[in-house]
Amino acid sequence: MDIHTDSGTFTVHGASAVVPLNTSDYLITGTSWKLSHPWGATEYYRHGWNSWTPTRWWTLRREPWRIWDKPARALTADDAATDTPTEHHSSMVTALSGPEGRTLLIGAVHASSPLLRITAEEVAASAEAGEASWLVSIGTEPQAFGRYAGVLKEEYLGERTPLRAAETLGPVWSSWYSWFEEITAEIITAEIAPARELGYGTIQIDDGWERRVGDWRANAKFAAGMPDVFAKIHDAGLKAGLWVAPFIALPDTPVVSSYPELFLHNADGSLTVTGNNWGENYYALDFSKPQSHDWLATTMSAIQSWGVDMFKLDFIYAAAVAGERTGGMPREDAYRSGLETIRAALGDEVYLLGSGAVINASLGVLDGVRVGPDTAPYWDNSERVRDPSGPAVVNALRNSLSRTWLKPLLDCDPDVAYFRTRGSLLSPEVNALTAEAALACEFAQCSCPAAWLSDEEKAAVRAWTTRFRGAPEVRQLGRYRFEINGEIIDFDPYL
Ligand code: 9PG
Repeated sequence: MDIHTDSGTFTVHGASAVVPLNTSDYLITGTSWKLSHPWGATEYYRHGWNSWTPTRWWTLRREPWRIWDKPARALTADDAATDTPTEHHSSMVTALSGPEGRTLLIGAVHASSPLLRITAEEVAASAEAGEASWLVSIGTEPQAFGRYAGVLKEEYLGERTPLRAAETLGPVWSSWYSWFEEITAEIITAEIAPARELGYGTIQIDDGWERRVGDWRANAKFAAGMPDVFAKIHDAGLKAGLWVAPFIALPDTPVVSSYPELFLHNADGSLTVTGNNWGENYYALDFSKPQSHDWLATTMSAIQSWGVDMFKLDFIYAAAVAGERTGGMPREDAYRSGLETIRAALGDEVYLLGSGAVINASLGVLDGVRVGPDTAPYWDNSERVRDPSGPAVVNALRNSLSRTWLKPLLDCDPDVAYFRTRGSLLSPEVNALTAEAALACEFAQCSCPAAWLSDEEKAAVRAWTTRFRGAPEVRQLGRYRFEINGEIIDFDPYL
C-alpha cells in the first residue's frame, strides 16, 4: 500500500493491515514489514533500548552511532541481542527527517522487542513475538512525536496515572554522585537537616547500603538497620528513597546459591551472564517462572516495610536479556511481568523510578525512568572515547534531552545536576547547564553534599529547588532548545 504525502510517496511492504486513522497517521499491523521511503541518506532518530543506550538524531551518511568496539559493554549499555556494527538501528521508535521540516515517525504501539533497521531506501520493522502494531505518523517533528506519545498514553495509561516527581518527591538528594558506594548511616543522616533547609523533598540512598547485590539486607555501615535511617528522614518531613537492583544477583548470594533455578539459563543449562559490574558477572531472575515472581514480591514487600516511599529500580534490563525461558516467553514480556509484580506487591502510592530500564516495556508501570547514561563530575571521559554511554555530563544531557517527548508517559530523569566545585572538574557554566536540564526535564535531583558547598553554591541550590517547586512552565522549542518560564535555554551549542 502507498502512503502519499506532499513530500513523496512511502510504500508499505509485507504488513497484514494498514489502517488510516486520519490524513497523517496510520496504524500498521504485521510481524515483519518494511516501509520504502524517498528521502535517501537522511537524518534519523536513534532510540536506545534501555535508559543508558545511546539516543540521538544521527545521519545515514555516517557510520552507525553506537558503543564502538566495546562488545563487553553491549550487554549492559545496548541491546546485545540486536546490536550490530554495520546497521543503523533504533529500538521502539525511529523517525526520518525529510524536506522542509517534514518528519515520518514509525513507533511500536504493541510489540515485544520492537526494532527498526534504517537504510537510505527503507525502514524495516520487526518484533520478537507474533503480530505487533505500529504507528506511522507524518508531520512536523513535534507533531509526529506528540501523536505517538498520545497513542501510547491511550494504550498504556488507562488503568493507572503515573505519579509525578514534581508533586510526590520534590527535589531529590541522591547519595550516588558524591559518595558512590562509600555511604554510611552517618553520612546519610548528616544530610537530613541541610536537605530540608535547601528545599529538597526526598533523600534517596543509592548503592552501598546492601550486603551484596542480590542480598538485600543492610550491611555493617548501617548497623542500626534501614528503618532507623528512614525514620530519621521521615521525622524531618522528607520522603525516603532507596536504590535496589531487584532483578539481578551476584554469584555467592543466598538467593543464587539456594535457588539457582529462579535465574535465567542458557540452552546448555549454565546460568546466563546478563552483565558485569562491581568487578563481577551478574545473573537475572527468569520471570517465565512463577517462583521468581514470588521471591521478588516477598523481597520487595519486606524492603518497603522499612519505610520506603520511592524506589530506584536499577539494572532492570537484565531480565530482558536473551536466554531460555519457559514456553519461549518473549524477553520483554518477562521483563514487564517482573515490573508488574513489583507494582502489585507495593501498591500505587510508591514512586517507582527505573534505571537501565527498557523504555517501551516499562510504560504504564513505572512512574519515571532515567533517560540517559550516568552523569559524572566531568564533561567527557577520554578513557571511554567512542562510548556515548560512558559516564559524562555530555552523554547524560544528550540522551536525556533527546527523550523529552516521553514526558507525557512518565517522568524523564536526566540524572543529577551539579552545584559544587569541590570534587568536580565541571565549570560553573556547565553546572548551570545541568541545573537547567533538570528543570527542562521536570525532574530535579542533585548529589552535592551540603558540607562540600560554599555559601554561594548553597544559595544556588536553594534558588533551584524553589524554582522547581514553583512548577515552571516548560516549552520545547527545538531538539535541544527550551523556554523555561519565558527564558530561553539552548543546549544545542554544547551537544
Ligand atoms: C549504582 C549505580 C547508580 C547509577 C546507575 C547505575 O553500563 N554500565 O556498565 C553501567 C554501570 C553502572 C551504572 C550504569 C551503567 O550505574 O545508573 O545512577 O545508581 O548504578 O551502582
